[in-house]
Amino acid sequence: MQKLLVTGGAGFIGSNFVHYALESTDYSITVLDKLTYAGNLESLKGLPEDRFTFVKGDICDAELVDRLVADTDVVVHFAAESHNDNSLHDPRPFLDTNIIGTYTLIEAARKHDTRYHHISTDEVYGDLELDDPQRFTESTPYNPSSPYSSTKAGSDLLVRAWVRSFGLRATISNCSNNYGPYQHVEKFIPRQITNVIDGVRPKLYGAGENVRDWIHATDHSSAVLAIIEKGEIGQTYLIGADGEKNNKDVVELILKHMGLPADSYDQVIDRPGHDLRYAIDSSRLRRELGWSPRFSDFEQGIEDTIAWYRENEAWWRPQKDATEAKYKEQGQ
Ligand code: NAD
Ligand code: TDX
Repeated sequence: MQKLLVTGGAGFIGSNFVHYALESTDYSITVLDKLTYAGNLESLKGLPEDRFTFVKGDICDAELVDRLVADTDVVVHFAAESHNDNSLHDPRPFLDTNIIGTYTLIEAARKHDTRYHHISTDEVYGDLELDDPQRFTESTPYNPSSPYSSTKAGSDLLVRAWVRSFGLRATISNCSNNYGPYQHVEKFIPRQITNVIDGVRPKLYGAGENVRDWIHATDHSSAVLAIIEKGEIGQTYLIGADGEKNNKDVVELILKHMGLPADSYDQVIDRPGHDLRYAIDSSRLRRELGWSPRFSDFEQGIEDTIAWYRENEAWWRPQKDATEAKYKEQGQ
């Protein structure tokens, strides 16, 4: 039985991963999470007590991290400041958590020769033109645009350097935009669903032409497990499910499934430096590790996600007013 240390396990993707991994393996999992505004213990309810432990703490706390890593077979590092809009207004926490936090974890993993998997994003590659036939691959040069994506890029480069200079036993994955249950209401899809529930019109940045490559969080989780179990040390794997959609189409789909006319949204001030398009070529992961996504019907995935937010209002309601108040200050 393997012992996993999952950082950021009370966040959106981390909690989905913890549920998935405990259901589909016999691993035991310790979550290390600071419980920032984005962390929620309610997302970790009902897990088997004999295989799951929660530790509240900061990944920048070297003593705590060293103690936990010493007793771990694999570190899976999800914890991050993750929201682009926040990074444009207050970048500092992104440097602390994404850069220093990663540094703290890889130093501990190096010391204890612990297997380390680093979770990252396709945003490190910058953006593509709408008509560019190329998609991102493992060899696309880094070209991040925002404070968020530049700190994620920095953290990836630290891991690559620790692999080469110190022989850290690490893998990296860069995934596209996730959706599914337990996603914070600041993010695009849950923000619009919960706005509609509240009788508020969805808010589209600019004309809504920006394209994101959507993947269900459970498919991200299965890909991460495949990399932990079968990935080659030192390698990077891109995770994506061929889910490119522009934001306008996504809003219209949400409106359709919530019984409203397709044009019942507002256009608001655009995000500064807004990346135009992300698109992932995940053929290496599929070819070399035999992974494939199971949630390939995006419309069904959106219907299920709408149902989840309708049924779990107690989970998101406490965050909603503060999130919308912050957006209002920014004209968004
Ligand atoms: P999230 O914001 O929902 O969750 C982040 C979690 O990390 C929270 O539980 C928070 O409390 C915790 N955390 C933050 N700072 C911490 C610290 N200093 N110490 C300990 N815990 C801390 O984020 P998410 O959307 O679940 O993203 C998880 C990871 O996946 C991130 O590394 C992100 O870059 C990456 N990623 C996200 C997406 C996406 O679409 N959301 C896509 C690709 C990659
Ligand atoms: O109200 C909104 N209206 C809108 O049009 C919000 C919140 C967003 N948008 C647009 C901006 C983006 O083009 O929707 C798209 C998605 O926005 P976000 O949910 O903020 O995601 P994005 O900026 O694409 O980044 C996400 O995917 C990559 C995650 O937040 C990152 O953590 C991940 O690395």
